[in-house]
Amino acid sequence: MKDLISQLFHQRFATTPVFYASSGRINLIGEHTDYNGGFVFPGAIDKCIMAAINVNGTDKVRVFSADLQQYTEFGLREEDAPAEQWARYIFGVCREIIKRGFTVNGFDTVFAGNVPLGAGLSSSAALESCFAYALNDLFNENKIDKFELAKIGQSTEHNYCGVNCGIMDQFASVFGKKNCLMRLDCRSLEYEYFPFDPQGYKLVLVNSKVKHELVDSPYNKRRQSCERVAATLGVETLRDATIDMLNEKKDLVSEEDYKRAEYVIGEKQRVLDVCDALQRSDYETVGRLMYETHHGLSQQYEVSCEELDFLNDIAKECGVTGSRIMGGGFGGCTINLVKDELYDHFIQVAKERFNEKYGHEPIIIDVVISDGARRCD
Ligand code: GAF
Repeated sequence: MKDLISQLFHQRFATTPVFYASSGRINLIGEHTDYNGGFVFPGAIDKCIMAAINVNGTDKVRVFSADLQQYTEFGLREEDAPAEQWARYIFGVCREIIKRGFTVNGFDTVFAGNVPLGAGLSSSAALESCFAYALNDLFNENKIDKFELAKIGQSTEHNYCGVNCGIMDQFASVFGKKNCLMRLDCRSLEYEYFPFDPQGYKLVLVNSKVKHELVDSPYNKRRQSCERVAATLGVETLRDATIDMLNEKKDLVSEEDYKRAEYVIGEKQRVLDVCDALQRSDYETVGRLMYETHHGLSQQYEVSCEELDFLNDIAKECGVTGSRIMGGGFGGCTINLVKDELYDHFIQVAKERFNEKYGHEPIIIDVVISDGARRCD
């Protein structure tokens, strides 16, 4: 990828760029808990967005997307927002840096990526984090701390892309560390690295290829449900709610909001239980909790879809240790914790059965837990 964008950069801009990259992410457990002040347990992966960038001495950003083969340019004032959705991620990052009193001047860039789009692997957070990291290095002597870089990406989603997301994806992309998952407390922002190398197991994603699109999706509505319930219970976020508190006010919340909150309260505890189980190398418990999360996301939070439920059922039938829908939902991947000896069988059955039913094979993505945002000299 570096060679490709290097070549394209020289052809288009004829100067010498610096290279930066940031990663997509997986999340072992802790879904839709981040904007509820709960815990998440993600890790960065070996699929990334990479950009070649050089300062151009103007007040314009000139950008070429190698994957889309599209070029655009924009200024750095609020009214200069580009029309192209993909460019708004970069524009948003520039604006959020400027709004915080830091510097962004004109630059040229070519970028590309291998994070599958719409699969729930946070290609957009990888793009935001790549540029936030790069612009901090190029224009601000790295004075912006890493959490602020993650928040710059999150505010970009809120203010320029229409997704009222939590902090998990940008956190994972910025803070990712090779072979480690990270437990983040989204209320205090304390985090801890957990080495993750499950002996005798593989982590594999099965991408249904059902389009995952969070913009204008029911994602924002899920968040609103949670906020309504928190307000009814008199707590800031559902992090501070218990199932007893929810049951006490059951009559005051709609049936739908009740289900959403019940899921979030359960998921909050499941993350902690998975972390404990991992420390004992108790993968059976990790897997059981992953299935519980899937059930909750499907039946209570209602962010699954027929294809992902089908993949989850196949995993169960094949004896896969843990399986669940991953990410925001409404399509994308399942994440599966599979014993080495079952791996080939599971993949074969998942491909065949899915193909029989939906007319195409799912995409198998093996995952390597990797570093997050970085300069690539
Ligand atoms: C999406 C969001 F961007 C995250 O903040 C998080 O809420 C996730 O869905 C669900 O856990 O990836």
